Amino acid sequence: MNVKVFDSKEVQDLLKAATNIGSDAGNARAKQITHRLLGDLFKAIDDLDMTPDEIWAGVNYFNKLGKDGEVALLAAGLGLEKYLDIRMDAADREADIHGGTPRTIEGPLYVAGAPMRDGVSKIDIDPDADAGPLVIRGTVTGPDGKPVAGAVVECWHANSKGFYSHFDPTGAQSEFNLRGAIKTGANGTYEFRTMMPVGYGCPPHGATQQLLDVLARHGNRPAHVHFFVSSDKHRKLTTQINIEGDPLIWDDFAYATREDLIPHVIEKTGGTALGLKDDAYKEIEFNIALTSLVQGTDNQLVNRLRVAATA
Ligand code: MBD
Ligand code: FE
Repeated sequence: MNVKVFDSKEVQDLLKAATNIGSDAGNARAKQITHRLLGDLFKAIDDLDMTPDEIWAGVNYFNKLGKDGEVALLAAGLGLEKYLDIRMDAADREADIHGGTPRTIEGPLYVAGAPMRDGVSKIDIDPDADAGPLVIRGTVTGPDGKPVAGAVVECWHANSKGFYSHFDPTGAQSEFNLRGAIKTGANGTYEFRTMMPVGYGCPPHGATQQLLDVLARHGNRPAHVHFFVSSDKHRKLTTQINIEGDPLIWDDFAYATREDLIPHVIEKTGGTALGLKDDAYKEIEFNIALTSLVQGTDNQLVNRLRVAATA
């Protein structure tokens, strides 16, 4: 079959009818987006001569994707979430906003509601025999380079199996294991006492891995730690650090690695006095520079559905 029907009046009228474009009712923005995306799909079907079998395979794929709860995971794996970062970076450059710790994707595994501590938080609640102790500490500063008091630093990361609490398929972790929130004091510092994470891998039988297999791609991330950093007087930062030395640092299936987000890992002793499980531990210093609000508001705050729990 090599037919071209997209530009016909019949198809253009169908697109308009299906998205109710002619009427003032409904959500104008949703109609605009649906009309464009459906049109782009129709055009692609024509251009690539997609077969009915291919279309139904795709429809059923979406069913599995939703049933597996992996739509946001696939968004990360296909670079859609990275693309939003690229656009926000470009918007910052256009608005002449420079400096500040680089953003990188949130990913789908945040849980709101971690217990808030002042200055220091020990977040490894469950024992993990395969993970060594890790301290992540630093100072939150503003655009003037001065420490930010009252900033909230949230972090979350995986255990030695690459699993996140709340989403752990083995059910082994308590609700907020390896998730924490710290409010900074006058000196702007935070310190998480935790254990070394291991990189995440997509569920092997899930829809995301299924597509990645077809594309001959892997579904793994290097070991990393996520951060949200917020303050009344600054824009909220969403970022991550990678664990230096992980072989996948520049081969992340979610494209979140950035040059400035790979702080050095330092060997230290004195962990016993800090309440760590061994005296020898690893330390990462990750200082965080926030950017100013734009005309008093956070112009890049991202709203998305997030899991919330109570400690
Ligand atoms: C993760 O831990 C993650 O950070 C992302 C972006 C996707 C899947 C798992
Ligand atoms: Fe992650």
